[in-house]
Amino acid sequence: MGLPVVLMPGPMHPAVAQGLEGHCELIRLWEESDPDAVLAARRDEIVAVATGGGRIDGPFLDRLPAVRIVASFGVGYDRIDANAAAERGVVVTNTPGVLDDEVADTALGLLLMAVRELPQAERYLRAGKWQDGPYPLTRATMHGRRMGILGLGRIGQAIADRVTPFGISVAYHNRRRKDVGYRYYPSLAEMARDVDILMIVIPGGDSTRHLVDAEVLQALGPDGILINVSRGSVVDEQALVDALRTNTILSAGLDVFEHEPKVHPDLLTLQNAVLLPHVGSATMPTRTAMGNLVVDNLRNWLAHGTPLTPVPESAELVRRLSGSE
Ligand code: NAP
Ligand code: 8YV
Repeated sequence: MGLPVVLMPGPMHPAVAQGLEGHCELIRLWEESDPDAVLAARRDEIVAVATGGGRIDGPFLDRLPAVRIVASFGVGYDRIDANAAAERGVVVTNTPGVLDDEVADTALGLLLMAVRELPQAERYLRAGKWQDGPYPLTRATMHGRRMGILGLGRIGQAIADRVTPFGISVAYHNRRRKDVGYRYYPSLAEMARDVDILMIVIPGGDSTRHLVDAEVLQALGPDGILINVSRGSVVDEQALVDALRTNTILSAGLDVFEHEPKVHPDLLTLQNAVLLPHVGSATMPTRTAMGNLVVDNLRNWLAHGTPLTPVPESAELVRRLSGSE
């Protein structure tokens, strides 16, 4: 019997192909001159998909009836319809945990940049303006501020751990209260009203689309700072542009955008926005760890029929699979 066949629809971190070598035949679909013909010819052989972010939905899986696992690179899997996968007996895995510290560090960096206007101050120096006088004092300071975390999960907790030593108090809004010492707000708008930093770390996708809208930004208020390291879809980007332009909020630090890699043109000109090109986890060690976890999920599944880190939507399916062993 030949090696199991794994499909890679688009390019991924090199650790994935390296780690799978010798354990499967890997189809690099983007290198094929006729990808549709390859999918049709190999449809009954492809048992697994390794993906780095492209859309995977029911119709895609229907073309590959032998697939039983989709291993995704990244903890957010909003581009994958995990319920449609479960309905078809397909387990989805992601890469939780290994990137928490890296993304939390990025969030803290964005917060410092936004509060203390560090990129603006650097631009001031590079433009030679220091000769004319010092950079203006910033209105905000890190110390004594109140942060509301929208999504106190793995990364949210790592951010809370980092900001507490700054003297920043933490509150949070999740769908469910957690057994933690921070104040819980069942209402996002109420939390926004009570804090001056709104830190967004919830998953993207339809269920969280535009959760942060004009009303929430209005509640955050003129001293409010919005930091988004989750997904651009969570924030109504036009409402954010309007809120920044009218000083309805003080400033924003964004690592993610609604239509990335396209960025709303007005954000590019607004001086009270700090913008990063989705680099939350983008270091060599962390991306390698994420690639290795994709590999470990696939290898464990190929060898034992069990994935290591299935997403919650796959939990019931995984239970059924392990019960029938
Ligand atoms: P996690 O541990 O699953 O935490 C997510 C938290 O969000 C949970 O506490 C959850 O609590 C809450 N939540 C989910 N849906 C919600 C809703 N509709 N309303 C309010 N709260 C909700 O996930 P994580 O590992 O921390 O990752 C979070 C997200 O960060 C990822 O999904 C990804 O999109 C993003 N991310 C971005 C980067 C980057 O490079 N910028 C890197 C990594 C991850 P409840 O279930 O109780 O609601
Ligand atoms: C990566 C991320 O940028 O894990 C996530 O959810 O957004 C980031 O770590 C992304 O997965 C790269 O494809």
